[in-house]
Amino acid sequence: MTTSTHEHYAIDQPSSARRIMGHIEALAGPDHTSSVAAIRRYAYTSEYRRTIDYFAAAFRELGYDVWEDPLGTFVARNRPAGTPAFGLGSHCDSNRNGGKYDGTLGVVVALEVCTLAAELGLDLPLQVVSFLEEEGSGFGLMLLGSRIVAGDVTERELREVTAIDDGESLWTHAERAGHQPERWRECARVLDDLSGWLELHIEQGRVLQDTGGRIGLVEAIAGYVHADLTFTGRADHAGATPMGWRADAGLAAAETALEAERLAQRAGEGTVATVGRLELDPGLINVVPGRAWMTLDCRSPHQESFEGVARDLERYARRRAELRSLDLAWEERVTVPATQLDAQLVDRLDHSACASGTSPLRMISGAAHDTMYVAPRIPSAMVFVPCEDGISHSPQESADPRDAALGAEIMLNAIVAST
Ligand code: HGY
Ligand code: MN
Ligand code: MN
Repeated sequence: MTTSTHEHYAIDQPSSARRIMGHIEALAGPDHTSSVAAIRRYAYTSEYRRTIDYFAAAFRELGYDVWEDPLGTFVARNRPAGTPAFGLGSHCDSNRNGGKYDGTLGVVVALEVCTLAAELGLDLPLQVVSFLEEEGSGFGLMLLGSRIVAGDVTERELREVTAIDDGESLWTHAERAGHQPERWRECARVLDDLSGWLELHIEQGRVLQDTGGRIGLVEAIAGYVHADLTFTGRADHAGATPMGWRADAGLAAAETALEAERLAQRAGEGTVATVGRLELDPGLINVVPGRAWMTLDCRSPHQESFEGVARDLERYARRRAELRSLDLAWEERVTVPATQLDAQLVDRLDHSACASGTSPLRMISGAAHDTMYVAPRIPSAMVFVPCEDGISHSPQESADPRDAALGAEIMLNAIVAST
């Protein structure tokens, strides 16, 4: 990556903030979500299609070529394929209980940076990417689009993973939406010829808010393991079955959830564990649960910490299942390693932030991001902006477009210095 000295480009931040908020509000409208209670949009749905088409129209207006990879990841580029460009973007699908900003703000700010470059007459080689299915809201697999681009999937997985809504395969949904899943190996080309990568995202925590910071620079992203645990015992009459005779799947699940909390607390160093879903069958007030399904999300910036918690928890869960005469199926969905970001690019962002008159906070990201799959191939970094009270994965999510405009100025200058 070459360095170049240049004066600092100070943009009209209020004007950029207005443009950014205009896009955010437009993309929060009824055409862009399947739920009125939250922002809900994901791959191969009409609201997702309209969102991609919104960005495609905006980038075409800037004179960019736009296309989608064979599974649906969106790409906009102002240089011919095969020539270098600096990459920026995020994702515009949402959590099933999503807010206006998670992901979408990163793609909107990428559009703003491209718009600013054009307005300033900077002939920057740029490529914007909006990754498919970052949230896993359609098919239950987080970072799916960037995993496919990174080649970290198998065809079998793409043919077998099924949609949460209707149980149809991703492969079928992709074909129906006009994509070409059989060409999934070509998705790796999305990262070809990128000289660097930047993603702006809301922090989804409250460190920036609590420290009065406007800009965070991410140095590392926590790795995680996602797994499904299914305890199988025996459904019995809740009144007639003595306590000592039960094979109660629900109690083993409850014990395991509490053990996950204890193990994460013991591991410390930013290690977290979450049981986000726990379902009991038959789920009736007067029946001992014969089956319990729970999900595990365990993360840490330290690989050995989250992997250790998962390993210890599996051992614990198997012991509890044995003592309660239950079967346990422990199925791992995916493990994504903790990811270090590019120190030189972070320094460049730091320099740009100071020139923009703000002192950035260097941080670790507890949330996962598509950048985790870009970073092993391309020098990558992330810019965080605060979100109110750290609320995210919620319709209450809120962020200040002025912080995003500041982030756009910082990213623009860091890209100029990297090109
Ligand atoms: O859950 C995550 O880390 C991301 O927001 N999908
Ligand atoms: Mn996100
Ligand atoms: Mn998210």
